Order: sequence, then structure tokens, then C-alpha cells
Amino acid sequence: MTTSPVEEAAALRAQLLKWAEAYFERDAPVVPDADYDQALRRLEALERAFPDLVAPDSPTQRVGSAPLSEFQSVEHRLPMLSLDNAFSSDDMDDFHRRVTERLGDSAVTYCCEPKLDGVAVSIVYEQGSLVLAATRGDGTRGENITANVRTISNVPLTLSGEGVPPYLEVRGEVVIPRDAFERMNAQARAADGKVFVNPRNAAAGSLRQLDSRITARRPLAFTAYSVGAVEGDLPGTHHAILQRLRDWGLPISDYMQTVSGIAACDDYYQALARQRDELPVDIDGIVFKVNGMAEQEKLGFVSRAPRWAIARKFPAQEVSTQLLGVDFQVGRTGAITPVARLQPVFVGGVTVSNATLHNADEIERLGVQVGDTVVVRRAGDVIPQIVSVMESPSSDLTPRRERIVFPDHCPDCGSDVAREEGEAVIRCMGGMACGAQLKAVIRHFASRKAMDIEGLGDKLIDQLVDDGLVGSVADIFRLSQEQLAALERMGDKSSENLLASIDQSRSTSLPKFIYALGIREVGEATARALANHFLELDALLAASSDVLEGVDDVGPIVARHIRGFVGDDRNKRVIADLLALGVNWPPVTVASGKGPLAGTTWVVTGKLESMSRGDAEQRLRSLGAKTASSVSAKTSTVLAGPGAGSKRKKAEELGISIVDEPEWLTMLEELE
Ligand code: 9MJ
Repeated sequence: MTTSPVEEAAALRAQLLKWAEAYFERDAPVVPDADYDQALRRLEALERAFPDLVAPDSPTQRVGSAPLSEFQSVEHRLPMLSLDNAFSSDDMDDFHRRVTERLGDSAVTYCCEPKLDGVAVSIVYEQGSLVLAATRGDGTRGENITANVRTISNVPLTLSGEGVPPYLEVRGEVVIPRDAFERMNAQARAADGKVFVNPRNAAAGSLRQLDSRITARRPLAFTAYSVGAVEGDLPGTHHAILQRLRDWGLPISDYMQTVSGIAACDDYYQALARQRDELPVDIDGIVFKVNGMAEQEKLGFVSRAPRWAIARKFPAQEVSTQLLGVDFQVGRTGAITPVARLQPVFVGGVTVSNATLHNADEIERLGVQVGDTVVVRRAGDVIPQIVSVMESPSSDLTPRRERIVFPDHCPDCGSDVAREEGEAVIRCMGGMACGAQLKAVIRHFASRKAMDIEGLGDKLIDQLVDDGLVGSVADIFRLSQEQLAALERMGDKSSENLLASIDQSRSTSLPKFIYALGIREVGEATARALANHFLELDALLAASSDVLEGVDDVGPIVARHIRGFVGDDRNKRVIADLLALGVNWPPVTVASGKGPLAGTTWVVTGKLESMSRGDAEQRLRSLGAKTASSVSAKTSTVLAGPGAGSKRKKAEELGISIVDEPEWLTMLEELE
């Protein structure tokens, strides 16, 4: 049966209105943006082809949604428009052609800005004082959220400096930076509070609180990106106007840049796309604006959007797909993790066919079942996650749903499983008798930041365990050339190389050795803190819980895990075997009041260009400094690379000195 354009348009309109209501009114989207955009574009195409189909309430005729009744409605002096989207360089070429044709000039300067993925707001200043703030609403009327916006710490309540216009409407985006979002959700989870799907929904939810005391507790941040109605004089370019806003105390994007021509726009887009995952805030594309205000005026507007601007979108980080099944994987500590098998989809720039489902609580929270259509999110190198379940379409085509049942025995070794009191995780009780656990333990032991055994990859580990050659990490150092050469796909040369790298790994450092043991919750930083505190392995093995809790980074839970690990006879044996088999390290040297940076405490944050953060910390410690992971009154200096977020902000608030990487490298040259 084929559907007519009339039916299709009606179905799309109904669907879009429903999705938009969930998104705007309830801050709880039911489909990824990419699906919404696709349906909207299809409806636009139908309406273009059959203009009679355009209904006054069509989602194509609206920018957002009607304001909620609880907030007062305010009319924007000038409409707040949205932006047209581009999805390819061809779309950008079309945009540039339209601009140059209308301007009759082929040399156009564009201002490039990251497209922040938050909530658009308008803030009005009269005689330099904040008098009104509103959401975009339907573009013509928005909601009065002045009380809430006044709580945002980087929104000035009064503007300062020369030439502030008597009436100035500033427009921009309110977001929640990623690291603050993670902290906020972690707290909400701990307190059984509302967990948000992403920073944008968290920002939206925070801004539409009727009680602004709640808003004040949310880590919101504003960035100005344009002006609305203005009485008074402003400079003649968009870029200069934003610089002026900054002079008056308003936050603007650090990444804003003017370029000539469309090829340079593409360069800017590609450069930011590469940095996307390291930025402190979510961005979903780049906005390009014709820089000259006279040119903007000449270009004017079409129904919903200015002709002088376009938003080029990045590939979607959230898409929908079907959950085909669930596998259960056993990790290093026996934790059994449900892994979603998905209908492969392209998301965040790669094709994804698996995603983590974390644990049974998460499955329950999501209400997910096999056969459901789910929203998958992949951002950066983070493991793909299922963030929500889409409403199941109620038609005969609805696939049969199937509940996800946790195994009551280990899927690898068949041992019993148990869930510890107060824990979300279910564990296999098989210990090292469980092949899956043993393999995961060895993978961790051999990994780069642990014993760093080059060439001992996952496949080889599987073979060694399955063939019974390795039953503990100590057995790695007992392997002979003959045993290795006899393995499938392993020649003489590769077995020699592997033996050489195993041999080399015997010389390690105490922090790496402690980390390699794979004690629960003992990551690299804790391993380093333990090594620096105890200096000798024996002292760590003998330490009581009280003594352990005296170490930076170690609380009662970590202390319990350490005591549990070192108290286990099998682990004691493995440690003794490793030492007997020649694993060794040089004495630990710690900052002992010596070195040019003795007495100082540093925090390294952001992404450094010339070395990893770990190496930078090592360099600092070798000069006598202490390094810490969080900024406090005890911090002397913060080394901040690009993308430094909350730690930099905290340092600024506390008046702690901040150095950038070039300054720091110069300092090192002098000190080292
Ligand atoms: C965002 N979302 O970052 C605009 N935007 O300009 C930037 N949005 C915009 N500009 C005019 N950087 C309408 C919307």
C-alpha cells in the first residue's frame, strides 16, 4: 500500500509535533536530533512540492514551542530566529553562492563560531543593568526567565566599561560544561535524583525551574553570540560587536575567528571537528556568519532564518537503532557487564555494533528490552552507551520484545554469581579459575601503563590461557621459546621478540607494579600515591586499613579492596612468584623537600601539546613538586592546557596562579 503525500505529510506533522512536545515541554526527547531533523527535512520537501499541504501549525512554520503557562510570556522586540543547517561542503558552497549573488561581491568575510548545544536565551540590559531574560519560545514570544538567568555566575548583572548602549539585547546560549554535567549526574545518581540524558537537556531543565534557587545550584554557563534589539551605536562587524560585548563583561567564545571565503570556512570546520571531543562543552556544529553588518542587513531573512548565517552540523553523536541481543562479558574483577548487540549504525563518526548497558540497575532504569529501538550515543573515545529507549511504534510491525535476563551462573566458567550488598554489579565467584577473569587480569597486567609487555595482545592471551600455558600473571615469566614457537600463527622470530619484551618488562617501577596487580579501584594515580607513601612493597603489603586510609586518594572502600587483595593467599603467592622470577624496580624517589620546586603543589589540567599529563606530572615531581588531581587552597600553580574547564575556573576563583604550556616549558628549561 502506498501513502499519498497528504497522508505522509499529516503523519510526519503529527510525529514531529509529538517529538517536539517531548523535547521542548518536558525536556525529555524521545528521538535523537538526527531523526527529528530527517523527518523535518522530509516534511519541508513535501511542503515545497505541494504548497497546499502547508498547515499553519506545521512544525516547519515554528522555531520552537509555545511558552509554558507558568512563566510569564514576553514578546521579543525582534524575532529570535533559528539557523539554516548545512550537512556537507556542497551545502556550504550553495550557501556561499547565494550570499555572493545577493551581495554582488565574491569576497566575503565570515565569522566562524562553535555551535553550542544548549538553550538560546535573550538578555536585555537597560542603562547597563540586567532587566529581562527570556527563552526563545516560538521565536516571537518566549518565557520570562529573568530570575533564573540572574543566578548564572558568568552573566554580568551590570555591564561595565565605555559606551554601553542605553538598551542592549544580548543573545546567546546557556550550556552546562561536560565535566560539571558528569559531576552533577553522579551526585543525582547517588541521591536517587533526576539523571539527565545529556548536558543540553540538563541546561534546559535547569533553566525552566520555577524555583530559581534550584537553578542557582546548577553549573550553568552563558556565551553571547549576537545582539537583538539595540538603542545606541555598535561597531560595523559581527566580530567587533562581540569583542565589544566582551569588553563590557559578557562571556564570548574563545574560538571565534574571522576568515575570508568559503574554503577557509571548511578549514575551520575540519579543525574544530578534530577538537570536538576535547572541548569543555558540547558543540553540534559550526556557525558561519557574514561578518559585515551592512551585508547582513542587505541579505535579510527568509521565513525562519537569516540569509547571512548557516550552521554546518557535525555527524550526529546520538542515533537510533535496534537492540538485537545482549551478551554478558566477564571483567578482571569478575564483574559481569551486559553488552548490547546492536543493528550496526554510524554514530559519532564510526560504525557501532556494541554498546555497554553497565549493569542490571541501568537496564531497569532504561526499561530496555531486546527488540527495542534505542538511542545510542558515542562521543569521542567514550564507549558507546544506550541513553534511552524510544517509544515503541504500536503497529503490527512491532518486533516481539524480550526481557533481558541476567545469568545466574558465570557465562564463561559456570561458577556461581553474587551481588554484593549495596553494589549494582553482579560478579562471577570463580576467581582465577574463571578463564574470562584470568584473561582480563592478564590483559591489564600486560597493558602499556602497567607492565607494558609489547606484543602480548588479546588474541595471544586467549591462546595462552586456553592452551593452559598461563594460569597466573607469574606464568608469563615462565614461558619458554619452545612453548611460544609451538603456538599457532607464531614463528620463531615473533616468539623471540615476545620473549625479549617479556624479559624487558621485568624492570619496572613500583607504581607500575602496584597498578599492574589490578586491585579494584586502584588506578594509576592511587598506585603512585601508595608507592610514594610506602616506598617499599612490603610496607604496603603489611599496612592496616587505618594506615592505608592515611594515604592521599585512599578512602575506606579502596583500603578494603587493598586489604582484601593482599590478604588472599593466592595473590600473596603470585606476588612472591613475580619477585622470584626477577620482576624488579629501582628504589622510589619522592619529593623530599629537594629540588627547585620543593614545597609547591601543582595541578595539571586540559590537553597538553608536547606531552601527556602523566609525563608533565612526572617532570614536576622530578623537580621536587607535589602533584595533585584537584585544585584546592593548597595548590600553588595550575598548568592548564587547551580545554581546561572547571579546574581552571576554580583556580581563577581562588586566585591561584595559572600557567600555559609554553610558559611552563620555558620555566622547565630554566630549572632542569
Ligand atoms: C550557537 N548555538 O552557538 C547562533 N549559535 O546566531 C551561535 N547560535 C545564532 N550563533 C543567530 N554561535 C541565530 C543563532
